[in-house]
Amino acid sequence: MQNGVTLWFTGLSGSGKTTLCLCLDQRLQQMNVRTELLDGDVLRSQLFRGLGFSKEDRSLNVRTAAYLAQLLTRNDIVVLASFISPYRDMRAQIRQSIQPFVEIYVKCSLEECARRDVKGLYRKAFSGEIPHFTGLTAPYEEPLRPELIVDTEQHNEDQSTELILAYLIEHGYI
Ligand code: GGZ
Repeated sequence: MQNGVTLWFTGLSGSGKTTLCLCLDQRLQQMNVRTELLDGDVLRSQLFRGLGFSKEDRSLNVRTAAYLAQLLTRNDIVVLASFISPYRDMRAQIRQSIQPFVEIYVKCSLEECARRDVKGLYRKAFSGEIPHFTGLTAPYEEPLRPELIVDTEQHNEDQSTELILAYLIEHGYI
């Protein structure tokens, strides 16, 4: 019988949150762990088409995700939630609402994210086409005491996945 937990991945756009969640999800499923993915991009396209990136809009997005994560967690699912969630106060509120909660900071410098620019968003943001862009024209407040820091400039996705799996095993979550 497994217990639920929410793994909350926070970090800049392009830091590797989604990639890491997909990789971890695959590994957990191979271990017969029941998981659910919650991703900012998906939630926005399914529930909140047209929602922007002001602090209020991000708050609605992230609070909804936290509510869903909490329901799933209490039903013994391992939730992999991937949201930029750039504000410390928002993440602190989420932490209060979900038990157990593991904050994972997917760390990658702005320069490296902009260099990767997988979706071409940084190029657009630099030329002023995207308002409130995290790290450029909107803040990203680094976590002060996350349970885990995964540095995607230092480690590839397999190494990062193993690091998280080791943490989950060590703390009895899986
Ligand atoms: C940041 C933006 C923006 C702005 C569009 N700022 O790397 P991505 O592309 O796939 O992740 C981002 C995605 C979803 O963001 P979140 O829902 O995770 O954000 S939050 O938690 O703050 O609500 C990015 C893309 O939207 N994107 N415009 N202005 N990222």
